[in-house]
Amino acid sequence: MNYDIAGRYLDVAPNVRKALAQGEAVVALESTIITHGMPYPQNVATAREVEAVVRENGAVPATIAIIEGRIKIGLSDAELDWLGNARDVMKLSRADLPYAVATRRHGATTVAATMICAHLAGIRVFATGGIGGVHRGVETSMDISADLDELARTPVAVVCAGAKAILDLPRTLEYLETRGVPVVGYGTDRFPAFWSRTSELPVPLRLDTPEAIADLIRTKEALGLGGGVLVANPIPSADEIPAGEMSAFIDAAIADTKAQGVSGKAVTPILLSTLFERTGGRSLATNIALVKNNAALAARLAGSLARSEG
Ligand code: PSU
Ligand code: MN
Repeated sequence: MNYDIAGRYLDVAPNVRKALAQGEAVVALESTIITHGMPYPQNVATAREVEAVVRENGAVPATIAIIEGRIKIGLSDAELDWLGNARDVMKLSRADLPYAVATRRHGATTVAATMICAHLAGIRVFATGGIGGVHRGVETSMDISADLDELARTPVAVVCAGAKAILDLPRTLEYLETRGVPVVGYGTDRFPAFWSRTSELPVPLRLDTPEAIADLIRTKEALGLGGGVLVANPIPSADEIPAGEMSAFIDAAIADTKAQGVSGKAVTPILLSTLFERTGGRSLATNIALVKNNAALAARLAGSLARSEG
């Protein structure tokens, strides 16, 4: 942890601080999924369940958000509840994180901003649902999520269920390769597509145990390569919705978003809420299941990293 920065800007929850000081396993969790990714009250219930899954798998959860300009590493129950229903919460990526801190705003952290804050606190593993990526129509919009560049520069391992097919998945993988980000399929040869266990795309790399992933992370650090690792963890078969079933909903949601003239950081949240409505909420249970599945793997990975350095 950088104690200078930490002292000025970070409020690290006591249990997280203790775990970090003792070299124990800690898993960061993002908050944009709570404020802009899921409806209330399922968002708060899910956030709590995900924290419980991290604990059951031997690690300490640290949900990250900005409250009145303070970078919170670990939220209390009351803070989590407030955040899930609050208005005027900004969606923060790398570009707007310092603005929210400087002007004492409230903000939810995306994958990019959560990686930055986790790294400031000394947390090396982070679990989420899906990452942002290259949007379809990038040829005209130039819409590429800052999550991808963050993976290239900040040394945090991100466990996700691949990326949603609302994105251009082949270009997302191409971009990650260009920026030098290892993309590891956990026990799979195919890049998972969020609700679905597989896509048409081969996953660039494959590892089958948390220990092997921990070894890759340590090796990348030892070689001085910088940046993170993306772990793509397929949703359990029992919970998946096959890609074919989702594609019509996705095409319609993208058309809706276009017709509304939405652009910039509003695009992903509007696409997600449109999909929720169009599937009659069916996509949500799937979403919750995969986040928990990622939290369990992230906790085991953090445990493996902590043990190997204890
Ligand atoms: N993808 C999802 N669910 C989400 C997000 C992405 O399947 O909740 C959120 C994450 O916080 C991610 C952010 O970091 O959206 C990406 O937004 P943008 O595309 O504006 O970078
Ligand atoms: Mn964008």
